[in-house]
Amino acid sequence: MTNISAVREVLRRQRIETPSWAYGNSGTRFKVFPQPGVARNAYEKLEDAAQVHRFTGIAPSVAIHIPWDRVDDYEDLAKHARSVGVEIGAVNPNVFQELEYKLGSVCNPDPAVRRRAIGHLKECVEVAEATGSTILSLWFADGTNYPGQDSIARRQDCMAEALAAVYETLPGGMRLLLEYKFFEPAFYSTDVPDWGTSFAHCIRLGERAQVLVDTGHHAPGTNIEFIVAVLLRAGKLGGFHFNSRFYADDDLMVGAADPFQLFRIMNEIVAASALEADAGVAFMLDQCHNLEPKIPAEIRSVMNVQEATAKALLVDRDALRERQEAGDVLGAYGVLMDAYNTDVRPLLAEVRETMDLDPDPLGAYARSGYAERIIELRAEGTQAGWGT
Ligand code: PSV
Ligand code: MN
Repeated sequence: MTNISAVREVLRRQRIETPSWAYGNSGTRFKVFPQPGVARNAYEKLEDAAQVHRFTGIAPSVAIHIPWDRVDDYEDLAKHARSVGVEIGAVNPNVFQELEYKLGSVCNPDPAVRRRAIGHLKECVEVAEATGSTILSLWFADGTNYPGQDSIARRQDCMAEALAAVYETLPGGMRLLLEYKFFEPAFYSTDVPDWGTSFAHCIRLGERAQVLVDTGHHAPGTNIEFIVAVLLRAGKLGGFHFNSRFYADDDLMVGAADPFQLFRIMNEIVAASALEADAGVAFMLDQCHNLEPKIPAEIRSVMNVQEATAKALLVDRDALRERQEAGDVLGAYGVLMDAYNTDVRPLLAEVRETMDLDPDPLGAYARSGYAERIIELRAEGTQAGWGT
């Protein structure tokens, strides 16, 4: 039997990090569609993120991306975050938007470009220190488009060297997460394409290097919860970038394309007792809202993760184990599906009420007038977005 009051407690303590880039303008490679009221700088992005926390109560940190969120004084940025009720989360370097990086960053054939990329990664360690962040989150666009274009093995050597150089500079208590993605922007070979490659690099680096699983970075049909379970067993699951994909790396709202997959992932997390902060798994969103308004889209996404988590917490673990041990295929599947098919919205509304929150976060946000206020306040100036 599931203990409902324990489930409520765990749900109150859940933490989901939102990404600063979700609050800037974004689009496809064909067009960026600006939205009225969008944040103009890192400070305003934090204010928008604070609204997501204000109405959900479980999104108190914000990942930043450098240089998109470059400021003169990072301690001041962290102070601003605290003043609006959030804190700075993972720091994400960007080694994919400079001309020099056309043939890669840390794996570039030119040693001067590799040095520059490593320099930026180290700069981001300093940004993390200044903002009080404990996570350096790395993703590399490095790869090749044609067989023979470059040596796969040499590029792996360069990747290992760069990661070691950065790992060495991490202050105590800071972790390095290495994200993989199977293709894009490179089409033939990607230097960190899968969890195996990330895992191999992380094992060599040491305890504070872990794999980051972005749910959108897999080929269709990949059993992501299997990867999650394997990484958890090895103590190498550092965190998630949650989002949804239909075709490629779509960066749509998590739980939109496949809520059942999200449940299956959260089920592995709950089964391994890895939901709570001391398990060291960072639950982050990595999404872009090209069509839908950004702040409510983040609220909705946080709610989607919360719903999947609540369902995973409702799985009757004793009954499941019993059915599994009995070899009862249909019975075990039935236990899982009973939890998945539970409508957890009333439970979450109750949880919110005990947290002094409105049971309806989206409605409360709409009624707050924040959207109208920022449209008025931010009429002038240049909006933040990719590359700005
Ligand atoms: C790459 O597609 C990625 O998922 C990485 O996490 C980046 O940091 C993020 O998107 C934003 O570009
Ligand atoms: Mn990502």
